[in-house]
Amino acid sequence: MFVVMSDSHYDREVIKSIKEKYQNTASHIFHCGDSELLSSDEIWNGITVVAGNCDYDDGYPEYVLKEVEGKKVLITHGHLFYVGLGLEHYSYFAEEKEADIALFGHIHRPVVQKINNIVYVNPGSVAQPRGEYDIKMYAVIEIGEGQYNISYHNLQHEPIPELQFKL
Ligand SMILES: [Mn+2]
Repeated sequence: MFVVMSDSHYDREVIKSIKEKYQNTASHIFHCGDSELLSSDEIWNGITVVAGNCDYDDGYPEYVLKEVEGKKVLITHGHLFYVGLGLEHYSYFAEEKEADIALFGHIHRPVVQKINNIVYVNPGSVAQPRGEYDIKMYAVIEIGEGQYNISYHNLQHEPIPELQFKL
């Protein structure tokens, strides 16, 4: 099980809360960018984080490819791949990198989509939700036998019933 959050936009406490909740149980914690914190902040110890379009600290990478629980997990913010227009550009990159799971943020909306056997996940935003679900949220991903369970949680760490996916 690993945890994905994004777009915290200056809210350091929410990152701390999620980190404290999962640091002893999750195999990894990811943040898809737009934290607007310094890349040297100690909060990032044990978290993989990338650069968002609102991050002006140049210490963040544009993307990271990391093996977690035997799966190749790609993470990027998404603005470089125009994810606001869809996943076409990001999917080319994720396929080239041979990712199993491709994480992204930027649009502040939950997305779970499988394209050419790669699962794309946007965890929504822990600070500024947009669109259909006005809920600050993050995603918990479990890797099962030939199946991924993607469970969105609110900031009380409760599952959001309408945002539970198996694929
Ligand atoms: Mn953002």
